[in-house]
Amino acid sequence: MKGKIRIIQGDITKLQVDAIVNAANNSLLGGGGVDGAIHRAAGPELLNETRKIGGCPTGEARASKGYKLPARWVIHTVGPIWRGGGQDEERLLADCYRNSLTAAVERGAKTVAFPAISTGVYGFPLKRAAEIAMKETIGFLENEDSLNQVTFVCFGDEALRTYEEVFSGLISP
Ligand code: AR6
Repeated sequence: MKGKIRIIQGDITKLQVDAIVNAANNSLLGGGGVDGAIHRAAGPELLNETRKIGGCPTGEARASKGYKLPARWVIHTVGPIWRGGGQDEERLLADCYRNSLTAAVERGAKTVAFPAISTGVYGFPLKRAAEIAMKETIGFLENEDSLNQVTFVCFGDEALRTYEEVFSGLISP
């Protein structure tokens, strides 16, 4: 089951997977970071669709088509803004992973890729975020056979090192 997890460095907009996850905001109307990159690569039709969706609460996920992206679907999820850890941030981040995977499976996706949700502008500590991302994903894969691969896409060396460290800690406790 852990063989279904892959960690790579790169740009999520280039990936040939069934669904990529977007670290969006509550409006779903685009923004900076990975959200901006996904909207730019998908083209304006993506915004037309997300405008109709009408927003998304923190921790939940909404699916749209991928338009000009290689990915068929974009799963938009809204991570928590880090406010020191006392505002339910960890639970909300775990919800993002679980709800995104559920939305991807509902669309028939077999391969899904995640960015490091909340770890950019939203300020979530990277190592803690990587632990939550992986534990939640492993737990999901244990109960759901239909996914073949989940890719964690790291943007930069630090993120890659952190994800690999956390992953090796989980496979050899
Ligand atoms: N591919 C993969 N990862 C990326 C890419 C990319 N092309 N670009 C950035 N990252 P952020 P957040 C990484 O700030 O913290 C937006 O304005 C980045 O290095 O994109 O959840 C939204 O509209 C970081 O590790 O998302 C929201 O307002 C990770 O993606 C707000 O930012 C997430 O960083 C959401 O903040």
